[in-house]
Amino acid sequence: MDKKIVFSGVQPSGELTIGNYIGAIKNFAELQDEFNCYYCIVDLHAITVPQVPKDLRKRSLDVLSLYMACGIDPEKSTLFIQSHVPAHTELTWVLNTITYMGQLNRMTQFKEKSRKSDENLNAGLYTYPVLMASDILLYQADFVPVGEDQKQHLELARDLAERFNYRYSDTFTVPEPLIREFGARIMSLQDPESKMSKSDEDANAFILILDDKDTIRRKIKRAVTDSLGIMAYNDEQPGLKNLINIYSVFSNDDVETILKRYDGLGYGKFKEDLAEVVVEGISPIQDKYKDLINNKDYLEKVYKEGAERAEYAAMKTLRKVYKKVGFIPR
Ligand code: ATP
Ligand code: LTN
Repeated sequence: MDKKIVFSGVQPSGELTIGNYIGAIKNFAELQDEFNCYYCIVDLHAITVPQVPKDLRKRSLDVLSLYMACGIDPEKSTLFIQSHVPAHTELTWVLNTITYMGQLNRMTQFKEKSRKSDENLNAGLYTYPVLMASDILLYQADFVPVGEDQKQHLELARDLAERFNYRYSDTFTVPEPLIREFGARIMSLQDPESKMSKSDEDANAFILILDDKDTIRRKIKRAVTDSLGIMAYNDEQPGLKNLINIYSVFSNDDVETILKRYDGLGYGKFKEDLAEVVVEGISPIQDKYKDLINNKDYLEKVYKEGAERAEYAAMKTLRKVYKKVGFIPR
């Protein structure tokens, strides 16, 4: 009963990469025995960039299936779809009123996305981090497992919790990010200076969790390394460093062991083995995914029960918030 609370979410905005897996989802399953976990499919966030409705529906079920294929057990954790719990948008409104525009202007994700696409600069993209703060604060989450790129958004959530608590008296738990030292930032295979992203235009830049074996082999073979040709782990060889990180996560071998194993063998052999390590690590997930995605009745049962549990917890917080800001109870 007294377990601490964990909340995290993944957008159904594209097909998930091994970056999403390593930086986020893999850790979700590992937390579910020790904590009371809520794992959300954040479809409200996904529509901040244009989506094809039919694809969004499919991807939402994909993320749900992948959550479970990666070991999240709906008996232990609450799995649900964000738009099924209206409290998320309701709390967002209240938090919008205590968020300074200056803070949102400083969000690097917003700055980057607005730099890339000048036509679709919608207000949702701007207030995206406030919705994310609502997700987290509604459940009184103590910990939020995310990749490195979400750190700044987490800071905002902490800041809003503290500001609200200060203005209206203690209401929210101030959440802490859980960012793994290792694997929190998997880089693009084509440009190791930038993050592996599912929305990259170049499909060779990422490996999808659902890529078939030959595609994985081909993408790893083409991954950018360097001309030094020395097996080493440092920032001067960022491509290689990234590949070693991926190898280490899937094999559970530490960096030292990997460097020793491939000393003098060349990148070719290392990449060949890396591909097999990834394929081996990912195949069981793909098999489970294929079983789950065809079982629509089961998926429906999971997200409906999840929404009920989530709503119960969320409404408890929302009622408190509404009361504190001065709304008359119905
Ligand atoms: P996009 O790549 O389109 O910008 P995203 O993958 O960052 O989107 P989400 O699907 O919501 O967006 O991310 C889910 C989780 O995966 C987040 O916790 C995020 O930090 C993590 N994540 C995403 N990319 C990486 C990466 N390259 N390395 C490690 N973690 C990542
Ligand atoms: N913005 C996150 C997805 C997200 C999230 C959350 C993560 C939405 N709400 C709450 C943790 C907690 C991203 O990874 N792009």
